[in-house]
Amino acid sequence: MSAVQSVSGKSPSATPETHDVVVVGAGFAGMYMLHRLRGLKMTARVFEQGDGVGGTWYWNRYPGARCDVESMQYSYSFSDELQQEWDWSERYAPQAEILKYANHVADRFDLRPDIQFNTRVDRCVFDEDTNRWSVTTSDGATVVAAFVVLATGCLSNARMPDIEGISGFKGKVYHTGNWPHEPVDFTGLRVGMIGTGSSAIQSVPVIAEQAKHLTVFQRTANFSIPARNAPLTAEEREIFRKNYPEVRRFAREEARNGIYTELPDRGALDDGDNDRRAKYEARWRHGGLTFMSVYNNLALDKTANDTAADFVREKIAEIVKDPDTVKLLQPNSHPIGTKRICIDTDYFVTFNRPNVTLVDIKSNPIEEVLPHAVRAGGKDVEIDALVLATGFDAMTGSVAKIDIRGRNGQTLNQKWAEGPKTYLGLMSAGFPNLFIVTGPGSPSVLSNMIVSIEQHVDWIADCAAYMRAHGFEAMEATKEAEDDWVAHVNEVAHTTLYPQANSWYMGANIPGKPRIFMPYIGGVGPYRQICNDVAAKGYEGFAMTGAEEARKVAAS
Ligand code: NA7
Repeated sequence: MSAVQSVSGKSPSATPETHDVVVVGAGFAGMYMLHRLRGLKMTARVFEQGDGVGGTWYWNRYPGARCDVESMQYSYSFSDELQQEWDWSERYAPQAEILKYANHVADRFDLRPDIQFNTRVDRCVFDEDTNRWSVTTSDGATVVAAFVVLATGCLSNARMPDIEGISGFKGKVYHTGNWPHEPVDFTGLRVGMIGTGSSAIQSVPVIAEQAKHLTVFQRTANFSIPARNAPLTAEEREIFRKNYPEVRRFAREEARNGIYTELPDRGALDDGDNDRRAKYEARWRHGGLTFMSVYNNLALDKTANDTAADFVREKIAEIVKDPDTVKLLQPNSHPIGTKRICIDTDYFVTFNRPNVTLVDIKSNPIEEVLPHAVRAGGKDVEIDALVLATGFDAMTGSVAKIDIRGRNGQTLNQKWAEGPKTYLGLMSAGFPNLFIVTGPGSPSVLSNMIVSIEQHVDWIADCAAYMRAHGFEAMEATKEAEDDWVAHVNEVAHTTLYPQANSWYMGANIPGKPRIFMPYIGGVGPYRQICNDVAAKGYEGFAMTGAEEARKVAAS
């Protein structure tokens, strides 16, 4: 790749626009990728399907949407000025504020000129003769680039459930992952909500306040911990700001999930009942995702895990008044934490409201949606509006929507038919110069996403700079390195309780999707070290070819 050869959109109309890099998506990954590439003086074009930046925070505008990682940590660390000057208003930022932050970043770093909005990438085809990707977009244009970076997000492909009759429903149908931009008013309406994952758990209390009646259709009960959200004080912000160097270092290098928090030094069974209960109580009072970090073996040992799960089940029984509803809300199908644990504001207590009903669709599955009702277990529940909080085709869904063709015309979908195969979650063998940010096989969704995004983007940018400096034109994961990595990801996952849950981590929410544990569970610190070591050894496990070699291949 050579930045010097790039024409950066100034090419004659007969030849396609050429860039060093095409970036797909202008969420947090795509924006930072663009910023890094600019720093390397490489030309880049970012294509974004939405009409604004922000990715998941652009699409997920449902009532109550907010981040489950604390704001002071769910933010970029690459610019000290940025992290010193931005004022987060609450412990957990609401969607609108995160979107405002994304827009602020786009303006502050003047990113917009290189982002083409309202444009979907439909097709990427690798030309083995030239080592270039041809990228075709929804406006019919084709651009050529040495590199393609898929910054398409892990949870950006909203999943419509296969329930008969939805298209014939006479009221409005909403999906939490693709919420309208204008305000939605449920006042006076009977609302049905399908799903009880994180999106539902955040939106149920807010919609219940507004709707005449809310019926929640639950297939699987979920564990949820109170967020204890509150305004952030100037002092609290200052503590983080002063300590950012250490907070960020710890999150990157030591915390398994990229979140600065106290690390547990003992297992749940090392404490007696009273001490254990006191610790769970303290974390419950404190609120948030760090509930699972009370002990170091909750994800590993079922007996240990049961102590935490029992505690949360007891809490649900304390909060919810109706005993039948308590039983339904108490999760029993999976160890706590093996589906992403939810954090909520008043979720369980909402079921004490007279205008909220819980319907168990595990034992009485939804048969169909009628024009004015949902039929489950032979009973019709009349509704005026339907909210689908049914999640995403996670981790691979957005990549799979693009027709990506690598060596020998093989498509990425063909290659991943039995489950995603990558080396380090960054590249897939047979698809040279195609990088994935927080792809399957990397910690991604098991971590503070911004920590993982920054690590991947930095690695990719450094790698591109290395290739330029050494005259390499093409780089790809070797099949051997990829097979070893896939085996390692699997092996590590199976030392934990995670594969016991039918979760979207396993692809289990999508009928027909292969059941593979997709994220890397080894922790962001060890993972970062592995990536750094690979780079330090001249990108071990990746094959790089230079200009001369490419010319020989083309001539033969
Ligand atoms: P999730 O966590 O995938 O939750 C989706 C919910 O929808 C879950 O309760 C599913 O039940 C339910 N679901 C999905 N399909 C159906 C059908 N066909 N019928 C009934 N119920 C269904 O998505 P979220 O948007 O809530 O959260 C995703 C992530 O975003 C979250 O982890 C955070 O990281 C942010 P199931 O459990 O499959 O039985």
